[in-house]
Amino acid sequence: MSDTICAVATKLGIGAISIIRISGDDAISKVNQIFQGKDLEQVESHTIHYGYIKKENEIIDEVLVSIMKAPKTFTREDVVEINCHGGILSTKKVLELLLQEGIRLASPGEFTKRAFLNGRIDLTQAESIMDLIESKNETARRLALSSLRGSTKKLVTDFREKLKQIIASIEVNIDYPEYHDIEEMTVENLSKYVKELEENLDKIIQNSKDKQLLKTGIKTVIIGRPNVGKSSILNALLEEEKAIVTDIAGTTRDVVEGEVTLSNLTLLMMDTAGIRKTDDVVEKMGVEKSLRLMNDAELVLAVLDGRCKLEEEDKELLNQLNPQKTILILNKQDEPQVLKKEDFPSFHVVKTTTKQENGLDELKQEIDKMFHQEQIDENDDAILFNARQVALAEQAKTILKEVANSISQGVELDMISLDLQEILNTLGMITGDTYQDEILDTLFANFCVGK
Ligand SMILES: Nc1nc2c(ncn2[C@@H]2O[C@H](COP(=O)(O)OP(=O)(O)OP(=O)(O)O)[C@@H](O)[C@H]2O)c(=O)[nH]1
Ligand SMILES: [Mg+2]
Repeated sequence: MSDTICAVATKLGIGAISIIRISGDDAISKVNQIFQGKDLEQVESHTIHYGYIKKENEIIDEVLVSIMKAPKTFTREDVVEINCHGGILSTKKVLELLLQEGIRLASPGEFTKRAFLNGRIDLTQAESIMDLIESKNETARRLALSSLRGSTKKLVTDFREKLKQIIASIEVNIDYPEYHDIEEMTVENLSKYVKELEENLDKIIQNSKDKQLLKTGIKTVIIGRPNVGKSSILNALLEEEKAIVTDIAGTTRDVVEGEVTLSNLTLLMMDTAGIRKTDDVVEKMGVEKSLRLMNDAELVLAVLDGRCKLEEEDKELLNQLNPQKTILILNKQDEPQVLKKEDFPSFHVVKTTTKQENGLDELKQEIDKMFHQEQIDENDDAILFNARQVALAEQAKTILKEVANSISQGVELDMISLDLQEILNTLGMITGDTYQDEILDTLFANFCVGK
C-alpha cells in the first residue's frame, strides 16, 4: 500500500504541453473523479485517452490522459500522466484539483525513490537519471545512459559475487575442515584471491576517476607571464569578453572563471594573474594563487608570446610544468616569430592568434585528443558514476588492504571473513543492496520535483 503522489514533471512555464504525473494506489480512481471522458477505471493499461479535466461543472482544461497500471510502470505502482496545456495557470489549476482530491504533492525525487524501493532500479540507476538530465556534454550523456541501463550496477554486482564466493569458501573451510573435496583455504590461496580483488577494485576506481573527469568538467588553468594573451585566450574560448584585456602587464590579478563546452568535454576554465616577480602586494598574492591552481589543475594551458625569446619567468614556469597535462600555446602568431614548435619537443604545442581567432580549433582538437583518446572504447563505459560511489569503493579498498595485512599476520579465518563481509556491505551501499534511510533521503532530495 502506498499513498498517492503527484507533481508537475515538466518545467513550469510557458510551453506547449505540461505533464502532471500521479503515482500510487488511488492514482486512477482519483483522476477519474475529475475527468470527463471514458471511465478510466475500465480502460486497458498503457492506453491514452482524450477528454477534459473538470471541477464540478467547470471545464479546466482539455487533456490527454495516459493510464499505466502496475507493475510495468516507472514506480511499479499505478501511474497516470495528464498532458495538459502548457502555461503556469492551467497546469497549476489541474494540480490544485488533484490536491483537493487528497493526492499528496511529491517531494523531490519521490517517484524515482519509489522506483528504487519497489525494486525496479538500483541506486546507481536512480542516480544516473539525474546525471542524464544534467549532462553537459556528449561523454557525460553517454556515460549516464550506460549507467542507467545497468552497467554500474553490473560492475558492482559482479565484484560482490566474487567476494561472496570467497566468503563462502572460507565459511565451508571453517565449518567442515574434515572435507577433502573442497578447496582448502590456505594462506597462499587467500592471499592470491585478495590480491586479485584489490587489483580489480583499484582498476575500477582509477577508470572511474578518469572518466568522471570527462563528465564533470576538467579543471583547466591558463598560465603564463604577464601580457602574453592569457585573458584573450579565455575570452576567445568563451566567446565573450569575460576578462579584461589590456596591453598593460599585470592586468589580471585575480582568477577569472568560465565554463567551455567542447563536443565531448567540459572545461572549467580559470584565467590567472601573469607570473612574474613583483613587489605589489596584491599582484604577488595573485601570482601565488596562479601557481597553486596550476599544481591543482587537470589541464594547464601554458601561454608564451611567440614573438619574444624566452624570459627568465618563462623558463622557470616551463620547468615547473608537467608535459603530460600541459598544452603549450605560442600566441601572437600574427607578428614575426622567434619561438618554434620544435623548441619544445616534450610538450603538446599549438599556435594561436587570439586577435584573429586563429588556432582555436586546433587547440580544442588537441584538448579533445589528450582526454578523449583512452576512453573511446565504449564497452568500457562501466564506471562508478559519482563521488559517493567512488568514496564507498575507496572505503572498501582500505578494508581490503587491512585484510591483506591480517592474512600475512596469520589472523584467524573467521575474523578475515568478518572483514570481507564488511566490504560486501560497503559495496552494497553503492547499489542500494544495503542502505540507510538517511542516506536515501539526502540522495533523493537533490532530485527535481516530478522525477
Ligand atoms: N598581436 C597580438 N596581440 C595579442 C594577441 N593576443 C592578445 N594580444 C594582446 O596582448 C595584450 C595582452 O593581452 P591579455 O589577454 O590581457 O594578456 P594576459 O596574459 O592576460 O595579461 P595579464 O593579465 O597582464 O597577465 C593585449 O594588448 C592583447 O590585445 C595576438 O594573438 N596577437
Ligand atoms: Mg590577463
